[in-house]
Amino acid sequence: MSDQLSTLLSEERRFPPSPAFASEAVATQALYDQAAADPLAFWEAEAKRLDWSTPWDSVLEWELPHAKWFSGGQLNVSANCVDRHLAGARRNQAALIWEGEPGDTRTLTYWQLYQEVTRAANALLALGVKRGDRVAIYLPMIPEAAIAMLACTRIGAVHSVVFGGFSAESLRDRINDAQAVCCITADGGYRRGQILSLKRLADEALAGCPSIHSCLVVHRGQGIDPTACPMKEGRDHWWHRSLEAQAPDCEPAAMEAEELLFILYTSGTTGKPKGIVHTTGGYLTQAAATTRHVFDLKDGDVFWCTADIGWVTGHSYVVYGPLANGATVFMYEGAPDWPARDRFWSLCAKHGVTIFYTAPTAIRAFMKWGIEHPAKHDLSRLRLLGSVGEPINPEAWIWYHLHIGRERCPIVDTWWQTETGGIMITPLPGVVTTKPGSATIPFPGMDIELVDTTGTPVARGGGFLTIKSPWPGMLRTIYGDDARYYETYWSRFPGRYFAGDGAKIDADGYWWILGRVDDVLNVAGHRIGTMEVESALVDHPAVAEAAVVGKAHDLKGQAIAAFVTLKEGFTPSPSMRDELREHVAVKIGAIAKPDDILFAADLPKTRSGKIMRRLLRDVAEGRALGDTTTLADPGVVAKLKAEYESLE
Ligand code: 7RM
Repeated sequence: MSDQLSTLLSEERRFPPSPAFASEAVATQALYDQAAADPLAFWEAEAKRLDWSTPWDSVLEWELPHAKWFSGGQLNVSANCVDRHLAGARRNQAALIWEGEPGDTRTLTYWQLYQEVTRAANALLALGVKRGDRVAIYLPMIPEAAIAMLACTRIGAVHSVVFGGFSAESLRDRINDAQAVCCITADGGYRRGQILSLKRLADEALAGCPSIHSCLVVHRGQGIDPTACPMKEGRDHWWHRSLEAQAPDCEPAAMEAEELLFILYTSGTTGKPKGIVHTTGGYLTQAAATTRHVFDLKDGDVFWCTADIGWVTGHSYVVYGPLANGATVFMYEGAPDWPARDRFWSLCAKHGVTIFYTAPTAIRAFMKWGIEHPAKHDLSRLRLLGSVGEPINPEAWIWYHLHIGRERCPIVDTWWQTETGGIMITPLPGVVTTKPGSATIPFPGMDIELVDTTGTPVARGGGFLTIKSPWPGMLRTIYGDDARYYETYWSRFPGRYFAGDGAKIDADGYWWILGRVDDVLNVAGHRIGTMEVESALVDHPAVAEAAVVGKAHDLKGQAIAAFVTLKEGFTPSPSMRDELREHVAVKIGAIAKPDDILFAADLPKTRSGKIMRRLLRDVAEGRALGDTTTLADPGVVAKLKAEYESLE
């Protein structure tokens, strides 16, 4: 991290907005001025851009750590994302343009999306799903993922989207934590030419989920044989059959602004993922406002956010933000290197993508693959690029600028979290001069402050990223564990939300996000708790103890290194290593597989028995060992270091 920090901070290049872009931009300096003068009036004006069936009584009620935004107001998210665009010319404009990995395509106009969403909403009602019930969504990146989310919002059901790359066990834990009553999955999805049968994994999960009464199964089509999909009598229903039986019309539930919209699970510092709770009015206000201003949305834009729907970025910037604005969203099912490494660029050219939002880990992979892949394609429709998920190194930023943006497109580096609901720190293109590697300055209306270890504000220099005032899209609690909500976010610095990230503010007041300061890893833009991986490892019958750390990785940002001691009677071997990696994949998902596993006789511990992960990080990153004087047995770590080096 410290190496990365020094390269970041020696970055001196500046990219002012072009006069042409600035003169046409949606956002202007006035936005900052208005928000600074009266933040609540600013958010109120943004909320008024949505359709409310009942206006709110108060903009904000705040009793730390609980915020209520737009109390008394009522609205429906699907009505805001679909119905209100049906009146004029947007009715026949594409809402979703989708391409499957094998190359099959579908386009849904707003009118067609309306029919799908209302039929799906009726199908959920027919299955007995009620307002407030939780619905698990376990789907590939197909239009039904967005349709299912919107259908839930239409009837006031709370969705919990679980990433299709997560294991059956992960799905089961999330369903049980939320006590979901219904699961929506598919008979398959394509990834690198392979079919992943989500329904089979769902079946495995549902065997241990007594709260589930029904399961809707989307038939993916495109060569997938529906007769091969086992359907459980009474529980399972084909999505297309259920929808066919319903009318394309469904009254949107008038939801209270503070009623639950969705739960999304994310990693924390313990083994148990946290169900992050988002509510209706504030979340949609922030998702819509940030999409419009940060991505400079205009008529005719084709917006492609490459995130999976299973991550918060897919919620806010594939579905809710763009559709609330009546934009055309492009969605792609598969891998960026399938069938070839130019797939993304061929998709951009073919579908006329104008705004492209991806993660640094993807950009670093594109760099490695070579400039010939984008060079082959007409990227002239692109006019704005975005980055999210982890710090973007200046080299990757410049590569993105040169080879994808062709020096014409502003880049917005956007910092935010599952917990924040929407973008928090970002340039507004057309207003803010960018610097490669810096997320620049807080979005208008956001009260973000850097503090030192004692909680004292730091105007310039390094510290911890905190948020001083509530914001509309903030999480409201952790599902079923309000004490953990307070403990995790509001206790470290009294009176403030602590994001868990370290950051630095430079002489111009620009923010440079340095990454997590807690035990959470960021592997290819995915948050993975070290404890989660450790719990998965010790769950294996051969493992006595495990310690997991992150190590710097060129492409993924961080890779996972695991130190494992085996129980009596088990011996280290390459096959044991494979077995443990597979075990983690089954428990959590393939993204959490450790890159390195070192079998150790002992782990470095303090005299009180605490594993010193700091030293294990030194070992994994090939550094000289830090202070070992508090170890019970300093010999242990020296031995590990020698063994680790012979691993590579
Ligand atoms: C949107 C998302 C959140 C964590 C966050 C940071 C890191 C995200 C940036 C970033 C530097 C960025 N939600 N992070 N964006 N770091 N620059 N532009 O990623 O909940 O999955 O992760 O990701 O550490 O705390 S998330």
